[in-house]
Amino acid sequence: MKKIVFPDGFNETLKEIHTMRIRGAGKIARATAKAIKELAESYDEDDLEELKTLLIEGARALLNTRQTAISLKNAIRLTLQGAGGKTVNEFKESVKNEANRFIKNSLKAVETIGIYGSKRIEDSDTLLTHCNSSASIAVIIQAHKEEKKIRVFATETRPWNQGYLTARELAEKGVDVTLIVDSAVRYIIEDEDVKAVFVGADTVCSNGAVINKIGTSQIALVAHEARIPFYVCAETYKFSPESLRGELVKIEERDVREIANPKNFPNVRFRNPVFDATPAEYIDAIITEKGVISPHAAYDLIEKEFGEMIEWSL
Ligand code: RUB
Repeated sequence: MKKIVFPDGFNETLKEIHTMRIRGAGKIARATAKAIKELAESYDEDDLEELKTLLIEGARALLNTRQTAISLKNAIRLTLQGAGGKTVNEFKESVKNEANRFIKNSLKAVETIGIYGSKRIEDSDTLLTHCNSSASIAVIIQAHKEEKKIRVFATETRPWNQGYLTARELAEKGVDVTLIVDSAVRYIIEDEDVKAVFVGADTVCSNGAVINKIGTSQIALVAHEARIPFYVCAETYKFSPESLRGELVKIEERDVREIANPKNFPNVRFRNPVFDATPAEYIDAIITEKGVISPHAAYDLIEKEFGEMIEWSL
């Protein structure tokens, strides 16, 4: 078999996802669908089986970039599963249409989540968010557009400080936003009378557990203690059919130099897990584009959305 060589643009996307220049489960998913589409478009021979092999290998390479977010795998699944055609050109056209459909639906989903989620926000509420989640930001911005006079606390989100992005994005839209260090969450929830927490998701499991940026589960515990609602904003392609088959989510551990330079700490070990799991019992609702659901309804949603594809794998 011919050696598979990916075009430069495709290799660049792999690198951008791996190095987190493209980050956040939704953006990763859309970049993935676009990369698959462009990979198909780059093929200029006339062998359909060879094109399919190229796409499967491309999909494998994409899956290796970041391992926790199911959005990446679902983007591949939803782009390639529906693709078909008897000729190379038909197949390429169909991959293009499926990828475009996925990207369009995914952007629309974020908008819808914003509208649904905003209904859980009252005028003058103080909110808290963690990391940088487009779906959570959509909710906050929608509430702001509806002229609810909200205030938002955004956690810094060590070690990558994605909270800086959140704070800037919200400030640019005119939202009253305050940046805090991660360890200030419990103090701030009490001291500022925070009314609700909104976070995103990388993966939602069939038992309702949500995998999101490290620290999310601690915030959920604090919200539980303070008896304020903890909402997860997640498009349906963040739900994991794999979890229904018993697969555990792999928690990505990144280079420890993201935390500190180990050379400055002789005989000290480091760990840098970048996601954690929040159990269903600490989640009040998951806001999806198909509706606001209890985390305990995750199983049904996965069955409905992915039931027919469940046996599909690369
Ligand atoms: C980002 C993160 C976000 C989710 C949801 O982690 O945990 O909360 O991906 O984001 P990282 P969105 O920065 O490591 O990718 O709502 O934008 O899909």
